[in-house]
Amino acid sequence: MKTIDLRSDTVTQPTPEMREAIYRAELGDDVYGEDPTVNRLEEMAAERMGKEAAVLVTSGTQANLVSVLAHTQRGDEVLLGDQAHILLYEAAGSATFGSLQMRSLPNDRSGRIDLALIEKSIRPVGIHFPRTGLICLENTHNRCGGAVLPPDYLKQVGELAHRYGVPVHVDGARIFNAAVHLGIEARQLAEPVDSISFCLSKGLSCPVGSLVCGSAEYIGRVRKFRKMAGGGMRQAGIIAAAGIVALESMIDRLAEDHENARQLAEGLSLIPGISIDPTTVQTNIIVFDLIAERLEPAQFVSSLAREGVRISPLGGRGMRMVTHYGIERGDIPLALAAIERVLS
Ligand code: TLP
Repeated sequence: MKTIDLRSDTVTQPTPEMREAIYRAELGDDVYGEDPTVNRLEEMAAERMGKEAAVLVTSGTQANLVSVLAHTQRGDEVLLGDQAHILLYEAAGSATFGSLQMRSLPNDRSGRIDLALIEKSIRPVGIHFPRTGLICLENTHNRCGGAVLPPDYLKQVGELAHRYGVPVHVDGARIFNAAVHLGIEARQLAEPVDSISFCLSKGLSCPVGSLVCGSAEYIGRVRKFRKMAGGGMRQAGIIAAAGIVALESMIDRLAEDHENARQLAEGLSLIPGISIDPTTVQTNIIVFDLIAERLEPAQFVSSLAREGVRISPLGGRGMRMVTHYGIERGDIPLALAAIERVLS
């Protein structure tokens, strides 16, 4: 029986073209700045995001950590959404290594934070207060079901933050999903903000790697924090080679994942015991509630796994499915049929 693994787009395997590129990659010592394949990927990433420079890091978590550290000083406060990956799933790295106060503001269902609330939360200068050192956004928004932040909202946040001299970082782990959904270039989503990180190892199907993009001066500081965090890699062209293939050939196909997610969401909305509004699914992440009371969430997940369909519990009765390279159109009816069997 084939397993339909919808737990995350992180489970993707490299494409045959990536394996070939990895095999043939020209390598050097990247800590000396001498790996030509890394240098090429970093240039491509900066160009894609319309920023001066980029740096390859090991993971999305490390990308966010070094991005946050390079913007802030010890004792600063960072404003971010209460559903942010940085807040919920990064082991309190920024707070721990940066001595930062992470202050969460409510995310609405579309992944936004209310502008007036952001403005009210920026600290005045005063002996009692931490300095507001950074605002973080997430695009697409993982916990908010892959919701896309459009350029006008990003501009509004950017302009507001910059009026107060506060920089903005976007956790753009899935920024290309947002760009493909909107039918625009990723740089239009990066333009209003100071830094953006994105992952190679999710929908783009690479085995490892993320990039942080920003001004040359900022990326210089990020490099130093990457070194501190143990992320200075040597012949990292092995990783970068797959990233180059991804940027050249894996972005447009994300539309297939979005279409599969939409079909999955529509199918789910017809199954009794499940609550989902399929019109909210914009990209490759589907978040729904198990409302059938007869089944505990953990039971639902394990029964489905026995049927060959793997999904992620989100806590409470929330569930997540993610479509990706390796999930075919024909897998969607099979996954829906398995869910119906488990719930019947
Ligand atoms: N998210 C993973 C899990 O950690 C939940 C997933 O399966 O979706 N930012 C965002 C928005 C992410 O979704 C993730 C990974 C990261 C950062 C961290 O990336 P990695 O796993 O490469 O450290």
